[in-house]
Amino acid sequence: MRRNRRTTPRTARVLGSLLLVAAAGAFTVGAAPAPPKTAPAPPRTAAVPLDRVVPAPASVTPGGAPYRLTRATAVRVDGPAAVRRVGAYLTGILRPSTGYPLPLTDGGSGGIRLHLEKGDYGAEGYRLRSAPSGVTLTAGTPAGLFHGVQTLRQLLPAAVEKRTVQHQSWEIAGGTIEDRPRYAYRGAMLDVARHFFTVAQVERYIDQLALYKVNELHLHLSDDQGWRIAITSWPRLADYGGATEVGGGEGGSYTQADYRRIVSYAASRYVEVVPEIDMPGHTNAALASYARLDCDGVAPPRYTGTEVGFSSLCVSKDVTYAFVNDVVKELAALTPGRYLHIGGDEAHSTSHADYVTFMDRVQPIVAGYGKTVIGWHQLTGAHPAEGALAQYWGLDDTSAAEKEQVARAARAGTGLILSPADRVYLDMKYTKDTRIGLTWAGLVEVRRSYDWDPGAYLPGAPAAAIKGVEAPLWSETLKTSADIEYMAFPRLPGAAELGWSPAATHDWNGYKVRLAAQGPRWDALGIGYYRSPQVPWPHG
Ligand code: TNX
Repeated sequence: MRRNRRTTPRTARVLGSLLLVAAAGAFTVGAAPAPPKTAPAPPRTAAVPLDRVVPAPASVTPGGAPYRLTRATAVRVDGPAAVRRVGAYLTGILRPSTGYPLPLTDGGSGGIRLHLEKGDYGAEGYRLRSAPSGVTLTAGTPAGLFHGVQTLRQLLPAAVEKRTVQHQSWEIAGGTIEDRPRYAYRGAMLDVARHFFTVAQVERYIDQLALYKVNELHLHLSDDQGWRIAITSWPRLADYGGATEVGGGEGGSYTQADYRRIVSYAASRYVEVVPEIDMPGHTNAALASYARLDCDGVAPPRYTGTEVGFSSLCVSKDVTYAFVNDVVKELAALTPGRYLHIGGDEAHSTSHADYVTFMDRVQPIVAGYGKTVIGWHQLTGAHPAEGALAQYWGLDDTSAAEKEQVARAARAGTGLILSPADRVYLDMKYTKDTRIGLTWAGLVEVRRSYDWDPGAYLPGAPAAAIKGVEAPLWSETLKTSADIEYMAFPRLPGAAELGWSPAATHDWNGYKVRLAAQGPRWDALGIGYYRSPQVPWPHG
């Protein structure tokens, strides 16, 4: 058969499919219309193996011949409007690169079909079946279909991500994927406070998160260096407190309409926005904006450095709680999501007693506006409210006592989001030569970032307390989308996989091959990433 290499690609393919059809006992003469003479023969490209997906699906059963997209392929949707919107999102990805019309139609069979069905899919799971007759995505919810669409994208050649017509064949390997997440909370945090990022930049990041089935976007909306969300009842927060950033740039802030745009864009990607107002520390921008928030009534200057731990809201003043109430009230009204993050980290200028007092007063305010509290894990040193989640950002070598404080809270019912800084802080440099980033938690190469198990990470924390994994990206050294992407890729997909994939799939040697296959996709999407020597990228 070696000689067949000399056969033209098209003939080889036609012969191959004739053999397959004949083998299936369904051979009918003349069933396939002859291709028009003028069409350029697309080069043969092997279908992506079904097990090349990131995050690794729960179950992959390859088998059977592939499905081939053609000019005649339709995307068929049945169900509520949300299913149609997922179909439209899919055609929006496929049309530019394939150049095919891909009409979006109701019902029918063949082509690519998206449909809802009652079944054991969970809130976000899906099944993908691919065979020569078509590809069917089935889920219990539109979110499940959306995640299935991300898998489908990765099963097509990387060039599908380009925005101009690519002349090649588009095949999806045959078989079945059944998939659902390990954890409900799969997050990424973007610090828009140290450097401000526009709505368009945030939307770009949301699209990148969606590729890897991340479903929570935590926005760090305030810090010493800037207040980034307009609060109608306290306008100077954004107008004055937002008008600078690290290094003294002009900063910026979101109007409430901007913020709503981010929230609705995120929702269209099945991502929930988790807003954070960091308190009682990390509040210099607020203290600079309103002197009455300061214990001594004197507003400090705005701050553009990167040291932390010097600011605190005034725990003993009533106006502090009126302020928190107003901010939380407006933010809760703008946020359809379940959570409101109140920070609580590095409150080095707040006494422990004051910290506890503050958290005891602020958590009920959040609950009063119908939101669930999330706090950085220092919250476990106070009294986490019933149902609150603590976000762990320690290191492997954080003291056993501090880990035990968090584990004890977890045993008492506080849920945990894991963001170990020496694993998934995306702002840590990869190597000492990384041009941006920090090093306080160490150098974090790709393997180190991926190679840990959220279920077994924190000694003494019950597995059921782990709600998920979040990869924070702090922006002291990041100014552009290119900066964001260079730090997030390729580590973000690893954090996403830890959140999504069953522990049984965890394997660095397999992962690095799947990760390598993402490189050409990022190239096609215009994402500039760190070409870690730990990953066998194609073409060296
Ligand atoms: C620690 S993590 C911080 C942030 C910094 C970050 C830089 C956390 C809750 N606090 O204020 O931006 O390190 O890596």
